[in-house]
Amino acid sequence: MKGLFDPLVLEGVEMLQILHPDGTMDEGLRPKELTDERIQALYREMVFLRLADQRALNLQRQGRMGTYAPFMGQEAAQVGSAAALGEEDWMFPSFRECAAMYMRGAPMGAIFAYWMGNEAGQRFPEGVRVMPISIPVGTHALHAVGFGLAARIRKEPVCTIAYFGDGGSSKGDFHEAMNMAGVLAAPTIFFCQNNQYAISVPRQMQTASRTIAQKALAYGFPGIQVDGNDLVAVYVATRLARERAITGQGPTLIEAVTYRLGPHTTADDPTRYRSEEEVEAWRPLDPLLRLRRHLERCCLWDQEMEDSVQAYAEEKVNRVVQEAESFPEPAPEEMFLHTLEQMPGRLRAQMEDYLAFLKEQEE
Ligand SMILES: Cc1ncc(C[n+]2csc(CCOP(=O)(O)OP(=O)(O)O)c2C)c(N)n1
Repeated sequence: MKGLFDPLVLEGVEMLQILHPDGTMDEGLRPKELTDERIQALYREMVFLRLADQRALNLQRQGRMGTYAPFMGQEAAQVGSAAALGEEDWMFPSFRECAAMYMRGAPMGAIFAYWMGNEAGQRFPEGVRVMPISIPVGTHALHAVGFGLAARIRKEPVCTIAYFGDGGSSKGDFHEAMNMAGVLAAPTIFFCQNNQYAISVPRQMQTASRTIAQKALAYGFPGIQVDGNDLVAVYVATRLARERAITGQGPTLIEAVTYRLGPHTTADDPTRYRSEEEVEAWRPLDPLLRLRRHLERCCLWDQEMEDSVQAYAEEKVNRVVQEAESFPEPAPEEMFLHTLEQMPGRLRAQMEDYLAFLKEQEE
């Protein structure tokens, strides 16, 4: 497969791209299940997700949401990878993966409630195979490997996928997870969204490696560098990695090259570390624009369709905000309840002490 990292042709490695910035597609590389209808449906979700992301920013500015990490510009990387997973698979997200989580069935109202400070927003309905968001950078890569190995012992054909950024690839946890996954052939996908920055640290200051994908080589498994703003290429790469995982061929590292168009979080001012020209240079590569160009070329898009997609997105975002703002408040003991399967005596004593204190305050 074109794009798989080949250690023998260091200089010749190509980034996998199927849907080009002008909207043309290498039809020969398009998987047959990605029909026109499916692509239209994914476009619709991407429009909704972009609007939801913008609404989250606005809510934070209005004091109705806490610190939030926007994903604008990374929709294709998240939607394309999530769409390629199977029902059985488990997702281990970091803090910028609202789009991927939503695509896996996590309710957006709950995700918003979490960012509004309600931890209960991370307890997804039964059957939603999404782990809680990992705020610590990179630690969940280890969880994804461990979970995958446990599933294999139970003979469940499960693939796990850990999402992290270019910054996360410098963490010890990442390297430990990659090493162990390689040795034990864990059914895990390491999905790196290289969005060019870790807060203010640019990609070239993060690692001297030419690509992040090539790091897989040291651990004995393939790395794929893919155009992260190309929905189809991301889908294909993830599909391939998943196939490897569930057929016992082991892990894969995917580096999705993309760009964070917004701030790191609502607490960040990116003008302090990157120029407007740089951002402007990435705008024509916007994944939504690319997909729309493609649909337009194939006569699958017109203004009427766009209007109906926009109406769908607006109505849905309004509902999400309503759901999030009417999310039930968690009981105080909730903060003690979901850390360990069996609560140790010491933690129980703390919980009881705290509840007694609250009761005392009420009296
Ligand atoms: C262990 C740990 N160290 C530091 C932080 C603070 N922090 C939050 S996000 C971030 C940068 C992460 O960059 P990257 O992995 O590239 O992901 P991105 O934010 O670009 O999605 C840092 C250092 C943290 N959350 N966890």
